[in-house]
Amino acid sequence: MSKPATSALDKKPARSPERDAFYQRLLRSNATPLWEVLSELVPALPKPRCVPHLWAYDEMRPLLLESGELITAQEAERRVLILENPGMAGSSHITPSLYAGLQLVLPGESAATHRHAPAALRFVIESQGGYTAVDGERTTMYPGDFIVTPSMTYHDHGNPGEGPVTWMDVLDLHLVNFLDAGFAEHHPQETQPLTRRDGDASARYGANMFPVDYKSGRRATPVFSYPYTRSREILEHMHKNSPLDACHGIKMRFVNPATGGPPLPAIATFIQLLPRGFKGAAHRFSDSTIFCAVEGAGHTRIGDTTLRWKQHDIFMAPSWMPVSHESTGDAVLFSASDRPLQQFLGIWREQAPLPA
Ligand code: GTQ
Repeated sequence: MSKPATSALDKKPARSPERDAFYQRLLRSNATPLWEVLSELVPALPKPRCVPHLWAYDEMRPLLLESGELITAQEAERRVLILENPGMAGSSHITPSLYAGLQLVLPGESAATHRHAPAALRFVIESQGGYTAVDGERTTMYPGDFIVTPSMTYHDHGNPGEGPVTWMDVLDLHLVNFLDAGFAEHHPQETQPLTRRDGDASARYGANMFPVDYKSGRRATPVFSYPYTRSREILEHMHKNSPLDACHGIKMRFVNPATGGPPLPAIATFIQLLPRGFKGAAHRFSDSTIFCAVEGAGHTRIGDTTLRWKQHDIFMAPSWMPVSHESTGDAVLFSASDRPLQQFLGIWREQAPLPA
């Protein structure tokens, strides 16, 4: 009879004084025995260091506003509170691959134009007239809008309106840094010159038509903004006209209209409606996922942890832990993960729903 598939990689050979002495000598030659670390290097199952965690907006908002009294957006370059996973403290990770933060731009402030190798997305929480400019085009931000800043596109943020502007940033910077491929630079001008009108990218690329001679030069979406008014409308339409998924309610994935693929090469984003009283089935994915509650309230069970969330809260689910969502009223969740990268590598896995 053959052994169970997981046995071989999990066992560790016994230690002995002779072996230990040999391992010490190996170190002097910058070598080390595989058999002592094989189960960590080639785990039978994901062993996430990340833990399920929730950042309550009620707790974070006052801290963010306090940071606004201590440092200007100009001095900080970007005034952001990094959301750090407690299982990876001190490393600026929310998931093994992704960085997330809460950014604040106060009325009258702007954040200087720069560009960098990491790609970014913004998920808008509060805004009455804030903007992000990408590649010479300003996009006005409204709550629930999902906005992208592809790799090496010049971007700056500003708030000519009233009230604080806040959003969640997600960047693939850990992937870039892991590869030692990080580059960044300032634009010569603090505020980049506007070369296209607000709404230009959406008219050119976001209306099921492309300019006839359009050739996609890059992997990221040419549409910078996915406005919430539209995504909310679609969720409502889908809810009225299609059955609920047992795990996800109504769930849509944002796409790059030029490819049908994800909006950013390494980051997938989703929006889902959990109708009032939805009790989702347990499922799991190999992509650790960041969630932001856009509307409503509910709770999500992740492994043995139950996270209670309401509007504007951010939480994360580590790789391969069973996840199930329940809503009280109608609720909408935005989410982001490194799924495209895992799919590119051919390693992405899901079990949805989990077998009972
Ligand atoms: O807005 O460009 O949260 O460069 C981290 C690095 C935001 C930004 C972050 C950044 C930005």
